Amino acid sequence: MCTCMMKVNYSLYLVTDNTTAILGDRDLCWVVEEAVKGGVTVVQLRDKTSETAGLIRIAKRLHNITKGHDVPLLINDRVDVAFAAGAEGVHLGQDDMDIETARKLLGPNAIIGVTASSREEARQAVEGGADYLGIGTLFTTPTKENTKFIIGTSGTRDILDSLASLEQQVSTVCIGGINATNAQRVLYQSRSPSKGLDGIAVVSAIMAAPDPRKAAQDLRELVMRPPRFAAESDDKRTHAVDEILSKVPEIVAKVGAQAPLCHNMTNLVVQNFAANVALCIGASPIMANNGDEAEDLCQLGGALVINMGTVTPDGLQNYLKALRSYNAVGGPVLFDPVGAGATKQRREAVKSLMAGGWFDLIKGNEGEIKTVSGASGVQQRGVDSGASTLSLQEKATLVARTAARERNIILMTGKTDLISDGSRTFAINNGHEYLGEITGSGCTLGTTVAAFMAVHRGDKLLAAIAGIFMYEIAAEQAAKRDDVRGPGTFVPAFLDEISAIKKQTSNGQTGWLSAAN
Ligand code: 3NM
Repeated sequence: MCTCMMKVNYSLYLVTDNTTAILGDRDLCWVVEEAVKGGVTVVQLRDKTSETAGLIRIAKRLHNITKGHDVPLLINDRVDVAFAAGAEGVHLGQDDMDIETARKLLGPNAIIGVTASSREEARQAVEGGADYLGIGTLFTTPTKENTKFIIGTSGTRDILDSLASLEQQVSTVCIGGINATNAQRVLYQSRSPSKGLDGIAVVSAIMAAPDPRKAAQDLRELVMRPPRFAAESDDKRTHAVDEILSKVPEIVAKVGAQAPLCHNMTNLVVQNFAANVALCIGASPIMANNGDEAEDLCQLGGALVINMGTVTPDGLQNYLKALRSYNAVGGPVLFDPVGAGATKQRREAVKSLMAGGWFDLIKGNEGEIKTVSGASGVQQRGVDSGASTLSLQEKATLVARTAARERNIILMTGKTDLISDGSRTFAINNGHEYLGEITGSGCTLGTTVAAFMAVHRGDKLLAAIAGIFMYEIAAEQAAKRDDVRGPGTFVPAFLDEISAIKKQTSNGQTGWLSAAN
């Protein structure tokens, strides 16, 4: 048995797979060698089919490769194979040999990792002497079907949080459905206040990649670099309502002065109205539903709205491309999951989008936010997408919990709008019933909020609140006008009033804000 005295770097942990679906007709050792050259830091040989002698042969070949790069080799389940091949350790599932026996057989310096899906499994493994935990299953994955629990980033965070109270230190990786598009989001959203993950474990993202070395390089870079989307948060975020109100005019004026690009991937019904609202608040709208265009557009310092009001399978792929482009540069992205709970296709689209990247803000009505709160592949209890069943307090709790879980901002619109970043939750009572009688008022609020986030990135919750006040107070002012007799005459008056607020604010007149409620 090889002993491992070095501190193990768990940042990019590769689990092998020898099935044709993943490996194809390539040589396992070649793929692993390429992956290690690309930056994999731990290799686990996982092979559920080879007989013992064959498995030992493969383990020895792999060990020759990994040793040359100072990368530990661990064997899944098979303590005997680890011993015979001189590997650095084993990875044990919940139904495998107990840690104590494995430790006796392999020696005190062997690396022993254990799969954990719950706080209890994690505690037992740590107290039993595990060196690291493989936390999962994070997301459903075709690589390993029929896994016991899909725990999502919230389950992972819960386990990490529970480790803080234990005496022993343990390293952690998570596994299941991780790839280059979600690796940074997974690390970001899984971090508990007391502990973050030490790395990610992947199978198909490297083993099935046409160029495993490049795939490993890309993943390693993503894991080592702080996500751009989280880079600009301002630690001095204010909680006080008066202070928030005092900053609103400055942000409204910034939108007018900077004219941020507001990239809308929105539904067919509201394109024209959304572009008009964007112009009236002072933003520069572009309605571009082709995801490939996002690569250029995301460089222009603006924000993206993904509004899935008329989602199609092609549209979904376009949204995912654009989301990746904006996430890569840290451009704010607002998700409007229109009709999220209405059909299976929409529920699936919400899951794909939430798995495919990170949203700075998710905005929806009660049913949509309920669907979002049940997404992310997480099994939630008591979540449905039916008619309004929640009290205001329950809605506020749902909004705050979902925001804390996603580590983003959740805005639930309604007679009272509720907005939270997980630690700060506010209710806003502005607006007018005409907004509910015209099409696209929710969607264009999304356009407004996105543009506001583009210019005030240090505190996007504050930016969103400023946008909501501008929009909803403009609606109140429009509804009061003598020439407004109903929803038809309301629309042009509403655009006029938004534009008037922009002009007044840039001239230092902030009286309109006294209606904030
Ligand atoms: N163990 P991919 S999930 C090997 O939950 C394995 O313990 C899991 O494959 C667990 O990276 C899994 O291709 C498969 O999604 C992960």
